Amino acid sequence: MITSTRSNARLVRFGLFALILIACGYILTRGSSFQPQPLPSQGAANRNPAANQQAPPAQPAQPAAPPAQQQKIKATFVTLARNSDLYTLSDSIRMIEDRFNKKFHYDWVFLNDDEFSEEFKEATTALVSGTTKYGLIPKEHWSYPEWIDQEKAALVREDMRERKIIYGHSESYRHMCRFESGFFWRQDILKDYEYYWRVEPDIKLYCDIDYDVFKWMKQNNKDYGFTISLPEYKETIPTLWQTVKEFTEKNPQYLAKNNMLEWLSNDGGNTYNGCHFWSNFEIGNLNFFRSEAYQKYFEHLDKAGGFFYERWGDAPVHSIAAALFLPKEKIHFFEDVGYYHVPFHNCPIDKDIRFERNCNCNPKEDFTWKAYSCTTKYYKVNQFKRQKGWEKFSG
Ligand SMILES: Nc1nc2c(ncn2[C@@H]2O[C@H](COP(=O)(O)OP(=O)(O)OP(=O)(O)O)[C@@H](O)[C@H]2O)c(=O)[nH]1
Ligand SMILES: [Mg+2]
Repeated sequence: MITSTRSNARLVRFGLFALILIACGYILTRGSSFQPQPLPSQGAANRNPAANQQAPPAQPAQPAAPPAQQQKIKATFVTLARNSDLYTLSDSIRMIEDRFNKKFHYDWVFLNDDEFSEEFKEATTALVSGTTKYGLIPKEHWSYPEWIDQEKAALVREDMRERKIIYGHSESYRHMCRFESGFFWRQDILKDYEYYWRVEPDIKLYCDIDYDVFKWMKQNNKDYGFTISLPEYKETIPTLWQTVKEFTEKNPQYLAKNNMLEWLSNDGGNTYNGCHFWSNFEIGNLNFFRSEAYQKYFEHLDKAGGFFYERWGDAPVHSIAAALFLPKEKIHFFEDVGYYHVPFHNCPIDKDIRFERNCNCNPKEDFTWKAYSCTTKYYKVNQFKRQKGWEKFSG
C-alpha cells in the first residue's frame, strides 16, 4: 500500500515535471518565432474596407514553426564607415546587439573606401555576436566616372559652400551618396545575402525587438522598411526629378502597377515634393537593388551627373525607386522600431508598445506626426488608420 502511494506520487511528480518542460519548450519556440501583432494604427480596425485590404503587414500569432523554418535567413547588417568612425559606431552596434542581435546573431558587413585598421576590426568583432566581414570598396565604385567634368564639379562645391548647403562643399560626401545609391549592393562580400539592415555611427535603438525582422520581411513579402521620412533640401536636387521623369517616360515597363507616385508628388507626377525615406536606417531586400529596373535607373541617374554637379543623396535616390518600382504593399513603416539619428526620433506613441518593448524614448519627440514628416502622407496614400492618439504628438 505504502509502496503504491509512493509510486503514484512519483508518477504525479514526473507528470508535473514533463508538463513544465513542455511549457518551457513552447515559450522558447514562441519567443524565437514571434510575429508582431497587428498594431492598432495599421491594423484591422479601419473603417474603410478598401483600407483594410491594404493594411500592412502585421500578422496574427501563428503556431510555432517547424525547426527548418526557424533557421536564420540570408541577412546581414551593413555599415559603411571610416576607421575614425569606430567609437561612434561602437555605440550603434552595442545598442543593436542589446536590443536585437544578441538573440539572432546575424552577420555584420563593414565597408570602407580605405583598408580597415586592425583596431577597427578587433573592436567590432568583439562587439558583434554574429560573424563580421570587412570589405574594401573597389576604386571604380568610389571615384569619378570618366564622363564627369571634375572642374565643373569643383566649382559647384565652391558655390554650395558659399550658399551654406549642408555637405554641399564635400567631395567625399558625394562619393558616399553615389556609392550608397549604386554600389553598396554590388559588393562581392554581399553576394550571398538577401536582406540587409543599414546601420550608421551614432544612432540609437530605443526598444527591444523580440522578433526576427529579416524573417518578418521575407514572410510578409516586404522589400523596403523605414522608420523616418521627410522632404529633401531642394537645393541639393534641382534636376533629380526631371532626370527620373526622363527615365520613366522611356521605360514605363518598370513602374509598378500599384506604386506610390502619389507619395512623391502632389501634382500627379509633374513635380517632386521631396519626400524620402531617411536612408541611415533601412531594412531591405538586396534583390530590389539587383533588379534590372533599379540598375538601369541608377545608370541613367549616374550618366546625368547629378551626384557631382548637384548633391543628390542616396535617400531620395533609393526612395524614388522604391516608391515607383515596388508596389505600395512592399514598403513597410517600422513603427515599433524606436530609432534616433540626429536630429529626428521614431518613438512608438502607443504606451502599450513602449512598455511591452522596454522603450526608453520620449513619445513627444516622435517625428511621425510632426508637420515636416512625410509618414503622414504615407499613411494617407495607403489608407492606413492613424496611430491611436496621434494628434497629441503632432505639435
Ligand atoms: N568609408 C567611408 N565612409 C563614409 C565616408 N563618409 C561617410 N561615410 C559613412 O557613410 C555613412 C553616412 O555618412 P554620414 O556622415 O553619417 O552622413 P549623414 O547621415 O548624411 O550626416 P550626419 O548627420 O553627419 O550623420 C556613415 O555610415 C558614415 O560612416 C567616407 O568618406 N568614407
Ligand atoms: Mg549619419
